[in-house]
Amino acid sequence: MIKKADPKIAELIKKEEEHHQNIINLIASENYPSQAVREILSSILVMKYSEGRPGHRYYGGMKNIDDIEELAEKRALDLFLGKNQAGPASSGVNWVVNVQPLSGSPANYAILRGLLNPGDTIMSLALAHGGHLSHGAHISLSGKDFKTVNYFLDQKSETLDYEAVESLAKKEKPKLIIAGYSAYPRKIDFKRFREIADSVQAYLLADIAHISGLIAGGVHPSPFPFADVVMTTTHKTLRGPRGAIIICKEELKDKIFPMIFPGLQGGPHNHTIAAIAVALKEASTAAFRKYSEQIVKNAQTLAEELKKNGFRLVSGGTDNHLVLVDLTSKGVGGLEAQEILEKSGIVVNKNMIPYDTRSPKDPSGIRLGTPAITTRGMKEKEMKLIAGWINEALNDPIKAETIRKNVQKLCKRFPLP
Ligand code: DSN
Repeated sequence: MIKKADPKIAELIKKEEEHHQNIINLIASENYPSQAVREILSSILVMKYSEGRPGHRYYGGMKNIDDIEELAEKRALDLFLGKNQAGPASSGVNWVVNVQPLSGSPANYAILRGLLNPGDTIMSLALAHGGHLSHGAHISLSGKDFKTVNYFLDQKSETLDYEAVESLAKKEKPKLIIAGYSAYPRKIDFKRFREIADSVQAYLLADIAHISGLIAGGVHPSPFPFADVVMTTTHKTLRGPRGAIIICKEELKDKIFPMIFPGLQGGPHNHTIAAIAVALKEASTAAFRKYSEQIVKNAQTLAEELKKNGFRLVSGGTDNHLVLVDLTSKGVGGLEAQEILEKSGIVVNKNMIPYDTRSPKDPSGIRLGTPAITTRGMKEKEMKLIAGWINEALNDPIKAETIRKNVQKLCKRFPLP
């Protein structure tokens, strides 16, 4: 169909599909959703306007749309707060959910604008230490509207230093603290963050965009009931479409939800909401639990193999889906490494490491993630091969073309979903 309507776009999409089929995708924030999720994105729902919330819309004709959104909301609550996630999560708080945010950055911005007044202080991990632009970086609106105070990783262990976070909170008295990161390979102690937030009467926002699939699969501690608000994108480890979900305490709903609509957005994307509902159903299965366990096993195997090959890893390893590699001892910068690996058929992103002495455009590190290759069915054996190829390519870039052929051979055995 697309081929007939627009051969040029059809050709480019085909090339992109072939590209993915033939590469090892180690971008930690990407994943390959199921055929069902992808199919829904081009369903009739793509045409529908439905400003408002289920049961309270601006237009008529909303029965099916309401049912879809309510189902997505119910599944989100069941997945993160249902019986599989029992324990402290069900400690008497009423949680409510909004599946309308178009993506993570606007969702975070809506939360900040809903809970705070412009000029209020927020506290977050520095971008260069693994934080995120939407956590108050000066080039983001979140950093222009609020005063950001950053905490940093401990220089020696390269992990969160909860005592330093607590001292900084007591000194700066932020109104909101953010826990949750884009390039942090270790587990987050949300309970400890709650204690810190309580000590200064701050809100706690858990941004679990990177790890929500791991939380759903039971391989990372849950932010419930410790956070006041939890935000996740839906397309990373959770393996859904591009979108986001906010879950907050009921008493905060009237502050936050109006910032999504009508504050920032118009009509929600109903095709995305339906696809999120399907992804949430998929994420509640035993197969998904196994998948999330394998993501972590794969990241840990990749980490161990890289260490055997002389790479230094930030914090010495990983507990989650990503590995942050310091390339300093290999005599190659992050940008050059990214380019050499791309020539070898291995796609990664250059990344700052904590206390980096190089620039963001050519930092000292690369970030490697296992969600996408685990979706393709790769396991420990393949991680060993991949670590070996990364080492060979960076030691001797001339081998890139040969490695690329081996990568393609491996990829043939692991089709995209
Ligand atoms: N761009 C995403 C990441 O790579 O972590 C976060 O927005």
